Amino acid sequence: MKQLKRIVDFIDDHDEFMVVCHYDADGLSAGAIVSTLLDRLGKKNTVVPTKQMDSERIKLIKEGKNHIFTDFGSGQIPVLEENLTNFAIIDHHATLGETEKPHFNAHLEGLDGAREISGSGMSYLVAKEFGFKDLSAVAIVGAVGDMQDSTGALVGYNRKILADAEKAGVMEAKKDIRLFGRHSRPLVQFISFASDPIFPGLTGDEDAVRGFLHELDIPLKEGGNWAYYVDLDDSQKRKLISALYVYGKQHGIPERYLHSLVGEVYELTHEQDKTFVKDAKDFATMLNACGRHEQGIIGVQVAKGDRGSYYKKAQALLLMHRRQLREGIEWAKAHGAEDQGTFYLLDAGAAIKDTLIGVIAGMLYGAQVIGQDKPVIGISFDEEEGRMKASGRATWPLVHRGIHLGKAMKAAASSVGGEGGGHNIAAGAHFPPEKKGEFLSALGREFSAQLANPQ
Ligand SMILES: [Mn+2]
Repeated sequence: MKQLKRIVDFIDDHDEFMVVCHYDADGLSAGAIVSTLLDRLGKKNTVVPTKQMDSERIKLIKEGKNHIFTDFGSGQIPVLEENLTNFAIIDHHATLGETEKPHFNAHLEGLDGAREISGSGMSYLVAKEFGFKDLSAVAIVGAVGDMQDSTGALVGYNRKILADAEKAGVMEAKKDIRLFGRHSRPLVQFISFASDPIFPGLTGDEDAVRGFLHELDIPLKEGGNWAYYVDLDDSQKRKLISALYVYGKQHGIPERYLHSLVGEVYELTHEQDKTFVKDAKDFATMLNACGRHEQGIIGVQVAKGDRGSYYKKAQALLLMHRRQLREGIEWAKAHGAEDQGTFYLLDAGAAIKDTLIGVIAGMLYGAQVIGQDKPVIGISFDEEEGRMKASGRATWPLVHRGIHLGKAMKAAASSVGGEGGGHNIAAGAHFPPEKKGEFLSALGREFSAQLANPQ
């Protein structure tokens, strides 16, 4: 690790820092790790979670000194060089530009920053140099937040970090179902809100899930309270998992995705059962909720260990996020989606937040509001940025037939002066509001071309 020593020296050489971290779960975890490290070294620090480097943000950041960018920065080097005099970067994103400043980046150290180490993992490596191996648990939360366990378990360098966490007694890896909310959602919502993968006919439809559980003879209540997944005994868990597996198979979900339905889950040893911070996936979801609602600093405090007022606030944000999701699904079910020929359109205007539109559009497959035969595109107005956001989902059979949402979104958005991209099965774009009609026509042409010429 060529640059690790330079980061350590940067920290040793100064007494006051501004930590600038990305605003997602990994970024907030990274910010929390660096901030905890600095606290323990008795060094003053403030944390500034950041979504992007617009002029307003730069102005705020310029007020600080001795900046440490974490899970952020490698892609912003020209802006940082132009505006700041003394900074260091800890990151795992692709690098844009060059700098002589301390720059500890996964890719430059021969690690795969996309799959095997996250921004919080890189931050942990710095903390580890100072002997703080207990901070590895938060690094795992960040890695899971960046979905680096998407194959069913953490891989590569993340496994070394996990080994540190287990050795330090702060985390435990178990084999179990990998849906969100094992500890934090009653069973019915645990399944009906699952969006990765989407279970057509179950996702987004609580009544259908109740029926599904009833047929399996799995009780919805446990001693008068709603039952959680973690309340089930081993045989009930096995029954539920195999039923979901069979169900998914019958609905065209590829084997490899069903396979990763079961895998490793990561639990924080010292946290209480059935809280939002017991399971790394739930913890990361909570941090994401803070970031999305521009309350990243609350997430940082929770990741630093607060279980008092900040935790309460984070919980409220997560519950608000879930409520918006639920209301959004209800709105979408009530309004339905228009058949545009090559795709379904959920035109939500301002009724559904731009950050939720994609997940909700995808859930329409589950709720059987739309057929599996076409991609679904959700459109919502992004008030903050004054632009339209499009977010799409497809089904696996469609991907097999040649649909690649990321490519279609990219082409359609760039044809109207916007930007887009993503994966074959999920992608997004934004464009000027007055170009909506043009964008949708272009998108329709892209899908037709993809189906005519499958790659
Ligand atoms: Mn990251």
